[in-house]
Amino acid sequence: MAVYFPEVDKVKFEGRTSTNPLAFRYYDPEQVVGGKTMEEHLRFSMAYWHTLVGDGTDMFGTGSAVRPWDNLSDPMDIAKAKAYAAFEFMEKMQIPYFCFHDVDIAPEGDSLKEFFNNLDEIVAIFKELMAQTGIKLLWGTSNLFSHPRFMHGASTSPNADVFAYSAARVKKAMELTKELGGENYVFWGGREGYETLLNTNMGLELDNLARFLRMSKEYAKEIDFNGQFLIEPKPKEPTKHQYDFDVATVLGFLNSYGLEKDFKINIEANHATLAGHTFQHELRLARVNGILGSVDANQGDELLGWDTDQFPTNIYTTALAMYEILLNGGLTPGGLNFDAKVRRGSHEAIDLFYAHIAGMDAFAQGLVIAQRMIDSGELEKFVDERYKSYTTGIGQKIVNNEVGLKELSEYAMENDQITNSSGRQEYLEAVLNRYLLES
Ligand code: XUL
Ligand code: CO
Repeated sequence: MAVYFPEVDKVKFEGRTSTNPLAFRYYDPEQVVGGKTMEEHLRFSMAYWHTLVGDGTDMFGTGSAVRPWDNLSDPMDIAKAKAYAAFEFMEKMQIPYFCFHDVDIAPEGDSLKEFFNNLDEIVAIFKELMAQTGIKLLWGTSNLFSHPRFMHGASTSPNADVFAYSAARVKKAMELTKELGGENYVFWGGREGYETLLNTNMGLELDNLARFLRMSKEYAKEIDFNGQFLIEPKPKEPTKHQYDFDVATVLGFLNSYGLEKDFKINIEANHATLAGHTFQHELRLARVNGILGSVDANQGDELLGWDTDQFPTNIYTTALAMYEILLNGGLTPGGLNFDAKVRRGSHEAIDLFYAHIAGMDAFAQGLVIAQRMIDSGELEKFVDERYKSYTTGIGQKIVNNEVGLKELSEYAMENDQITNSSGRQEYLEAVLNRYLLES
């Protein structure tokens, strides 16, 4: 069998003193943290579109990447080579899951029929490789944004033929996800938004988006696909405004269309940044509303206003993300999918290994730090203390819904000399640094 990455053997855990660039220094899949192994906590996934399809193309230049299948020209031969290379890569990297869009894995050909046949052929190869390696599918999805037919949207297109075409694609992608035992199915509304309100019927577009999601859920029930359904918020890019702007917007949308029980959220770090939020904010908001489903693990550049999809290496951020994830009781059946690409200048195949090692080690460190923070209870104790006025007296009556404005006004008339306690932000930031540096 062809070997696509001969320069790399299996990447193993060697510990923090190792200087081997092709070894993990922190990610030890078997290390137990808070009662579960790192592998069970982190549920790492490879994003097919970046790792196998991405070639470094940007709006100023063509692809720069050098890849082992560059000598091939037939699209199906390339698709097959990528399938084998993907599993070799994941096995060598000890990555237990992958995610894909339909167009990532097979050429579209000239018709839907041809595309679906191509997909079936590659999925048969995936099935075989999954059985051989034990690697599993975290989620599948359909790319309803790249082809020019989606120029005005997919389910929010003004063209009903595009709505129907998109439905056919989701139907097929969901069937394939089920066939491969996928644990989730993702909807990222690539072009579900608008460029200008001058030509947009916003009411109909939102209703159609909800119709599309409802039909998808109904079809899942019909074929007995029990994977978790996820919506991935993003505020802008490629459209000026995307309807799934952020967690709060998606929550409101799901609630107003009665879909709140059927969908959870897939939070991407760089999408949070674009929405003007921290990654932790989006995770927290989803967590406290019981809809944190899965994570697209990456990071943006603080100085750039677009989706750079960089590998996550900022331990400050991974620690706070893992803190939320642990308090959520984990992500299962979701996981941490590296929706991240190597930079255009990191054009060699070996850079894919370095990048995933960096991301996996950063999340492993984040996990250990977060578990120590939770074990000590230091932050939780501070927060509990800060809100203790709601556990007795008038505060308790407020949270028990026992008082209204009249009773509160009577109370305030007798208690209008207010004393507040410090929020101690700087002190707490130093506490966090202590956990970061001592783990
Ligand atoms: C785009 C993005 C997508 C989704 C899946 O910004 O994040 O790759 O994760 O369609
Ligand atoms: Co994503």
